[in-house]
Amino acid sequence: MRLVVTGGAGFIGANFVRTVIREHPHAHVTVLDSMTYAANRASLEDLIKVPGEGGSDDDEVRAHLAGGPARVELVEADCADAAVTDRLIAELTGPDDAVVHFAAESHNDNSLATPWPFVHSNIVGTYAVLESCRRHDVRLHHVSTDEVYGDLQLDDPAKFTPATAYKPSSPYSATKAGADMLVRAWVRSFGVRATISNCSNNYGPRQHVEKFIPRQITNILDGRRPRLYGSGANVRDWIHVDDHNSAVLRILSHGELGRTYLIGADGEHSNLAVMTAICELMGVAGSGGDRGFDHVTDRPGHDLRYAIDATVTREELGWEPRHTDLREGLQQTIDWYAANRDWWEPVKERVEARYAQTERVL
Ligand code: NAD
Ligand code: TDX
Repeated sequence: MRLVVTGGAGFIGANFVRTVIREHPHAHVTVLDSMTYAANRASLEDLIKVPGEGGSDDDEVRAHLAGGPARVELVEADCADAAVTDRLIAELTGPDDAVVHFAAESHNDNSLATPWPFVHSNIVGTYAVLESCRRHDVRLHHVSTDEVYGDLQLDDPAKFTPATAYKPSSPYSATKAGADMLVRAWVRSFGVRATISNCSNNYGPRQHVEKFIPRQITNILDGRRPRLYGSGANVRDWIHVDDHNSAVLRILSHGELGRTYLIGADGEHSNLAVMTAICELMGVAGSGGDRGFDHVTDRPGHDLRYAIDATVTREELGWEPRHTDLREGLQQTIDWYAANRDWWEPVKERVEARYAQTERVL
């Protein structure tokens, strides 16, 4: 099996590549990543070494690298660069070969400050990937988000389903919605062999420290106070990154072409509840009413609640999430950031300096 994984040096993509190497010892993975600020070479470095030389701290991954012909190569390029993307996709000629398209600008706060890179990577980039898949008749899985559906009221019993209408709120979610629409049109008009997945909020190791959970964990590890937007009433539906990726692999092998699958693990929690759990687990919940974190300026247009109904994906594909205890998953994530300071420390200061330009303690 040969895979081209766009955005494979980012959070979900890098964890996906690691899962593929663990579960498919004979796979060959080409990561196509433009190595934006969100990428981290260290997430893949131990995999890129020549098989047999080992190098990985991850025992399972090391065993596979040593024992099989699995290879990971990193091509540093923009997926909107049609010439490079086309050359890599043209090499996918086997029956199980595919493109898994993770590449995107992914952070809502950045999209509010500077929307253009989102239009470029998320829409023009997806266009270039689609055109190459069309030209070479290559199977594509497009990774999208639940944010394309807009938000739900806090007291609404409803969840997003594959039939929910698109109603994006931010430049980020609007460009992801645009990309999804391109994929649907290329399936219908040109017969591109594609599937789409829309997943809820991911957490786990190797997530950039600009995002909610790793930002708070690394703030605490650094002796800074965690930052909660507004009151913290907003609800997110958390899923461990490995569960997202096991669903993507299931869709690749068993999904029906042209279909959209929703991925979620029934992990709805308010931001306040997640923040409180992190502070408790890390022992910083203070005394005398100090809960250990600051409330800061809210995000403009802040989506209230996301919630995924993944019944179809579970029932039709037989997929089940394995990491369903958020507190346990948070503890593992805290342990990972505590043990891997080299991975995040070089970018932490810059991220906090950027937040400091707009954030005000309430
Ligand atoms: P990330 O920002 O951590 O990683 C994105 C990667 O894409 C980076 O390595 C970056 O360098 C690369 N990239 C960006 N533009 C590129 C371009 N034009 N060409 C090549 N590479 C480019 O993001 P993530 O959290 O890993 O998200 C991956 C995908 O999953 C995105 O498509 C995102 O919309 C989707 N998604 C994310 C979540 C989440 O909670 N993080 C949830 C659902 C869906
Ligand atoms: O410091 C913070 N404090 C805070 O309260 C940050 C960074 C965020 N928040 C809040 C905003 C959100 O309600 O936490 C929640 C999660 O924020 P993010 O980690 O920025 O994620 P979100 O905006 O929900 O989007 C994420 O999930 C869907 C990913 O970043 C997207 O790529 C994905 O599509």
